[in-house]
Amino acid sequence: MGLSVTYKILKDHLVDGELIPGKEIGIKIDQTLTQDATGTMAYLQFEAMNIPEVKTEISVSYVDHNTLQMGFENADDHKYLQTMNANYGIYYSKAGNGICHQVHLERFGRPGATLLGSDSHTPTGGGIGMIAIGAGGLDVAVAMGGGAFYLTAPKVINIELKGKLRPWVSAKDVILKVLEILSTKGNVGYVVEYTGEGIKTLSVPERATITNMGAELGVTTSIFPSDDITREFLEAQGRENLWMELLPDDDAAYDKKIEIDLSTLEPLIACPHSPDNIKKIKELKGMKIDQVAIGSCTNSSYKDLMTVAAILKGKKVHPEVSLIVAPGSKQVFEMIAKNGSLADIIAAGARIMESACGFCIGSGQAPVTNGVSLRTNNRNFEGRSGTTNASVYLVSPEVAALSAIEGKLVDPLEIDSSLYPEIKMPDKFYIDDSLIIPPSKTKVEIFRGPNIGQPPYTDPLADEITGVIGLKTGDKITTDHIMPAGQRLKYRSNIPEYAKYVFENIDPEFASRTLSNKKNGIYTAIVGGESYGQGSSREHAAICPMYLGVRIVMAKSFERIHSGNLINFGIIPLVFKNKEDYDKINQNDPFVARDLIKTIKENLTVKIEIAGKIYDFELLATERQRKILLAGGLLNYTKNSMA
Ligand code: MIC
Ligand code: SF4
Repeated sequence: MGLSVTYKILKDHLVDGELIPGKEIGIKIDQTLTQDATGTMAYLQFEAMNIPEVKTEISVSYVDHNTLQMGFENADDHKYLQTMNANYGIYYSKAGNGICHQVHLERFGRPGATLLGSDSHTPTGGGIGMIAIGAGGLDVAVAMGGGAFYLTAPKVINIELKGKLRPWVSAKDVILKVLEILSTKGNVGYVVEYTGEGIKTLSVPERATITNMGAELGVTTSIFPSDDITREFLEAQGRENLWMELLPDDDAAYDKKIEIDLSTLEPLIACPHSPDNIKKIKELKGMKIDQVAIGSCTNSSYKDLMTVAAILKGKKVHPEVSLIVAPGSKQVFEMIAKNGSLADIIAAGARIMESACGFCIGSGQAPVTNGVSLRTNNRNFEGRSGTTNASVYLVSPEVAALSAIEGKLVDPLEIDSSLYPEIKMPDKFYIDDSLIIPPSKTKVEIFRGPNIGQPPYTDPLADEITGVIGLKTGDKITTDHIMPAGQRLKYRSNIPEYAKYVFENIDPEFASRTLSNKKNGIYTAIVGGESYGQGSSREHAAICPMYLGVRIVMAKSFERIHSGNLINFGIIPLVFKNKEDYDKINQNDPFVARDLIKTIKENLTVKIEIAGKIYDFELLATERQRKILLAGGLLNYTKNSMA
């Protein structure tokens, strides 16, 4: 059997283990990216490893999440990043340069490479034919130091695209269709690889929209082959020297196959509060809307914004709608400014935001009470927008722009197809990397403001843990539930402060109760349902609970990045052997976990006494991860193995 694109790249980068689906492998990481909300902690951890300089081909540190700077905290973090990066061989992309994934695609991504990013939407890079994976900041720090990244060798789902999208149907609708088919649950351990005649009709940024939101499937990553379209994109970015062709073998082995005929797709919408709650636009058309937000790493490319500008040209935003537009990068921003399209967007009445995550992470632009917000980003989890009772719907830029004018959800298929603005990809993008600061040749003093803490240390695993079930949740708990972003983002480098908001929107007393229990020697376990920890890669969803005294999470199933983060910070992720046991356990039940060291060393069934009864759990960890748990986390483990 021949190889898929996925397995070709993995084979080239394999440094540990056997490339057999389901087995743990270590791969060499060529490139890393971080963003400011996860990066500060990642770089503090990197410093703690005492490695003089990054060992990757390139490592880039982006500032795009916390750009509002309400107070000194974020500005301090950014100055820490810039000075720290200068000393350690890291490129620093200043605030204003754009969203990490968009900029990385434009300026650094290359076919055939591996990219590890401390952000769950790192798979955006799959649009240019690279294996791009999201992980916790500590994993990225280890990769920067030259350490391998460990993952389960994936199974590969092949999605064969046929035909061509009709006017008014776009790349966003392709990934919404895939989410309808595969849902956000049950895809852990897979990579999605796109092939077929249909991919030739999709530009690199359109492919990147699809791989970006592939994160919502819970897969390891998504990838497109590298072909002539990829070469043209790299040429237009002045980086054609980095192109290589990378196609699957004709007889490539895939574990699952799905066919999608692009010509039959119609405009889709993800309804509250999950990206896989998909309906056809026509089912909801006419729904009154209060806000439209266009931007984010999913849909803010040159083509997206040129399409939006063409739709808005000569029109006005509906009086009852607030339209927000945030270009994905300085490159996009500058190009639409220079060619006049930005003026069309402004004239229509849009509010122009900086090139950053902004509304997507709840950093401003919270919708009105009970409001309806149409957004082009990738996540519509409850409360993420900053307004808990708002209804956020995810759509394409086309649907967003048309609806902003009408004040209600518009089905574009009712509009004459000859009116669809066909935007051509530019032959040359406007290139100005002046906001990307290369590492310094001489040492600079690293700035540490009062908000910058120390990376938290954990103790080696205790043999016996006693405590209480501090919280019992339902299914699909996201890392936004565990560790809210939005207004709380500014505490990302201050763990004691940020930890006060753990589970804030589910149980506001959780943090204070858990911490005071810990002070009395009572540790906490959390009981969760299916897909516990989906969404963001933020390791704070592990660090802060750990700081409060959470030592165990028992769930029906976990998402990949979060369970890895739990282990990296010494929290034991346990899966119910019998799912019915979930119903028998209650919040506030006391528990005792005994014999943990032997159980974890020998990978035995974990037995925990809860309210006087013994329950069986499976530890979700590879051999290496069990060693990490015993050491009390990845930082201890890495230091021990370097010593
Ligand atoms: C997100 O989209 O949720 C974020 C904010 O980009 C996160 C990272 C973070 O929480 O800092 C992600 O996707 O990993
Ligand atoms: Fe930023 Fe939103 Fe993309 Fe996360 S999903 S990186 S918050 S734009």
